[in-house]
Amino acid sequence: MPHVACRILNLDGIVGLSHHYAGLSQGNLASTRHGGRRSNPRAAALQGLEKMALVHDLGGLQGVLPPHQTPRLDVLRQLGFSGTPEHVLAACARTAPQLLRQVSSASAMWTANAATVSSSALCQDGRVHITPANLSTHFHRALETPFTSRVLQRIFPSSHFIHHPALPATPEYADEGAANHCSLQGMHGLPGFSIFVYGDAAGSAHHGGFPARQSLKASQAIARQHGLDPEHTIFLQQRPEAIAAGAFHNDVVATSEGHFCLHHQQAFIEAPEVWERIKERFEGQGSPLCVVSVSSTRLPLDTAIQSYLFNSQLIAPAADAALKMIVPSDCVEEPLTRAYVQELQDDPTIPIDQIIPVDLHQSMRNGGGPACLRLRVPLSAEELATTHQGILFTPALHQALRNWIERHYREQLDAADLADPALYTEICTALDELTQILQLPCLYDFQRT
Ligand code: SUG
Repeated sequence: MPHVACRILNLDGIVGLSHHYAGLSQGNLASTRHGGRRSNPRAAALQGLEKMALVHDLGGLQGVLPPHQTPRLDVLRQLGFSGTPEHVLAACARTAPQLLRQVSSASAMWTANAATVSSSALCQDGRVHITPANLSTHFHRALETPFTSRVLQRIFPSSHFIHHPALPATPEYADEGAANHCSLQGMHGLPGFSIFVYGDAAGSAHHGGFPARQSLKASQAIARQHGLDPEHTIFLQQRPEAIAAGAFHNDVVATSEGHFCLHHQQAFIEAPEVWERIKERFEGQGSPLCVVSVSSTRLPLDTAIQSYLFNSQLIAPAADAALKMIVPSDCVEEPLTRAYVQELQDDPTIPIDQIIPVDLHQSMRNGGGPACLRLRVPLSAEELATTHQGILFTPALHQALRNWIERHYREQLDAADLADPALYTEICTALDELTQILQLPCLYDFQRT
């Protein structure tokens, strides 16, 4: 297997202009709890942007993914609505209001679900492999796949990257992308492990009434597509009780970076023996692996899910450097998690030297914390050089995006506003300008006709 030093490019989704709370995700407690509330798309986009600036300032590599065009009039037309945009929106609002909320979801912002990406260091052909997620469990999310695939092909156009088709969108192959995939990396550039986490062997299982959103068959198919070395690939099952408690993706109960993994004791069925075996294999190749399992007595599962501690984003400013942990501000507002993150920072055996709370309340109310908002793409220097440079974060891009958000985003949005034809026009105008900022011409369908 080739040894290539990789850095992580964090690709955050810019929050879409129709960000709202529709209570669409069964099993995602924050989503159902906040359904029907008034949203603030501008605040949501600025909160996401400030997290990107933070990662960049901490020494991380940061990039952006443009929002998808919403509302999806193409889908409404496919479902039988016809006429001008005004007619389509009015008829849908009148006869199928829930459908209008679904096709207007800005859920593509949670790019941890956009795709599964395998580092070239772990793929047998030495290339980066990318499979866009089919997100087949929820209708509003399944709509994302074709545009996600198009964007990723534009951003990674070179022969260093292999773009696979999404898996068939059926329960058997339900796939929610990197949110259920931990990619560990050995120290000193040593290869790591791909850990795929699934909710159910065959798909379609429910726990506590909530769906298991990743199937084992899907994870196995992706490992095959990517040509991952079986010696460095592991499949772990989520505990049903974690799904029933609201861990709709594994990144709600586990986070990892480099040779460090932090997870809740009730995250996986196979702990702790499997982790001991993974540790031995790391040590066998000359790298330590630090795995911390947080017990239920220390932090009850419900509290962990409520505070989103495990959806923290770990940033390595340089190879093998101590990690920075970006935590949702909810973690420091909750006494148990506040005490626990302080302990993490103070413990000399844990490779974290800084905890930074961020305000992501707008996204959090739909179940999206710091780690949900980014797709981790491990890249060598050569692969990064062939990446579309217009999406890479710089102070100038930060300023341009902030200015763009402040000029185009509304400060409040209710379900009733989704039928407003002015909103549709505002979104097209804003996205057209965004493609100039990001140097991605002819990206959206409305720019191609
Ligand atoms: O798929 N919420 C998203 C949140 C995704 C979070 N991602 C990760 N954990 N990686 C989901 O459940 C809610 C939309 C609404 O209810 O309006 C939503 O789609």
